[in-house]
Amino acid sequence: MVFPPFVEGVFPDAGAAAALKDGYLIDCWWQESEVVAVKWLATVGVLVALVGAMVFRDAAAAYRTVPSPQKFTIRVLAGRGEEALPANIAVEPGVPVELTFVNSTREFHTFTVPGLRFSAVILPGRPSAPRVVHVTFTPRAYGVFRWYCVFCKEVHHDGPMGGMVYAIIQA
Ligand SMILES: [Cu+2]
Repeated sequence: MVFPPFVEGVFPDAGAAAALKDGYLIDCWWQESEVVAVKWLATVGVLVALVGAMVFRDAAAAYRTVPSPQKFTIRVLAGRGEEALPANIAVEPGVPVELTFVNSTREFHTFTVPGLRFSAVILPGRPSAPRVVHVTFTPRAYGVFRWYCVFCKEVHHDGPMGGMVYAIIQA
């Protein structure tokens, strides 16, 4: 029988202290081996919790509805009013968006989103040799934002090349 050290304040009254000495309350104290076992269990528990948190975090990342970065390919087609397909994209704010424009027209275009303070030039290509242009931006706000080509809108093209950026997806 290993007596634990008497802890000041645990048995403040003399009666309880006497009872402890007499052995009445011995069962209330844990053996040293039990204390070691409890500490070991607590350590294992903390480790399991930490590993669980890491696994859960990875699993949550794997099951995100939106890959990171968010990638879209938008084709700019000639002869149909400078149409961009797909015209609309849904994205998660705060996560980089990588757009790959495949421009089959012989015209300059832009991907301009005033609401997100972003604009990029799309260089001209040819129907037989489309130009591939990579555009990267990160939406910094939730909302629905119109994008358009400033050239199509203001200058020379036929169609209303543009669409919507739905910055609405929640991770
Ligand atoms: Cu254009």
